[in-house]
Amino acid sequence: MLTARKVVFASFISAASLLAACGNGEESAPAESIGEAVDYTITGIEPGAGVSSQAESVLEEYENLEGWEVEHSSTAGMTTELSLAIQNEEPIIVVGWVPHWKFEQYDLKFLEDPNLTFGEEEEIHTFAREGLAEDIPGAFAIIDAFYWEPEDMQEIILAGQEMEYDQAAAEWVEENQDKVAEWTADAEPGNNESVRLVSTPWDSEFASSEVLAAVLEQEGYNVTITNVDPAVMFQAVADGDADATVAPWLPTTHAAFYEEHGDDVVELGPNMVGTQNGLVVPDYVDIDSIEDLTPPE
Ligand code: PBE
Repeated sequence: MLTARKVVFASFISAASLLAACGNGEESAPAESIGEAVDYTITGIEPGAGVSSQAESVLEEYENLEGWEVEHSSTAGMTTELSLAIQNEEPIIVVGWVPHWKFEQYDLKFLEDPNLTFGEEEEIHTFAREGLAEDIPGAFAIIDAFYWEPEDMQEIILAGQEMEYDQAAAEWVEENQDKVAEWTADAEPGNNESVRLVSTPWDSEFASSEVLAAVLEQEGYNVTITNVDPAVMFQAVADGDADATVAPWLPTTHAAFYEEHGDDVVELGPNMVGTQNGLVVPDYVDIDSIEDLTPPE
């Protein structure tokens, strides 16, 4: 998969340098024609994602986006559209976030969001079900202590493009036993108790849940991971159908679900800071801000 993407990227570079070599100074499209070229459509992802509701709010909160729409599809659909657009050096505006491999693969930028509809910096938080601390204190202590950096996650996301995420996570855990030791220091070892993690189906969360699962298993727990929509994830922890999650993005992305279920879960704080959502374009798209987009005539 990665190889195919690299080929696409390489042909994009050669097309761009060919233009430069011709020296015809190919004018970049003015902001008005970008809207027309993308049919006043933002390429979105799964409708259940928090970032999808944020993109809908963007349409409401920016007057210049009157007449625009978000086309929800899937993350794989979005990245396919993105790679095709880049291959043809055409404008495209996608719903995006970091950490994600697309920023490693392509030259992309976030459009400025002066209304902060996508929030500023987001964090990823840990929640446990009521009673987990008493029922499985050792596992609770590890889950509570789990904290890492976007660069760690990105490393696993990139490895996850070449192998299964459980393998990528197992390798990371083996190579980062110093970090892992900080999470396990105060935890009594398990005796094969089962720990049910619930998560969401995006690369960033495949990475975090598989790492936490690998650490818990190393310490003697028996872990399952269930991937569901963010709404179901919050519900599962609130109802005690899952033991914990390390996948909620806050304060903005999953704010609606947090408002609904925040009182019924045990909050263990951020496990990562410095993530971000927004509208993303290839570098060659000649605008900097959501406000630069124009409505249909
Ligand atoms: N995401 C990735 C998810 C959370 C993780 C930003 C696409 C969302 O919007 O719900």
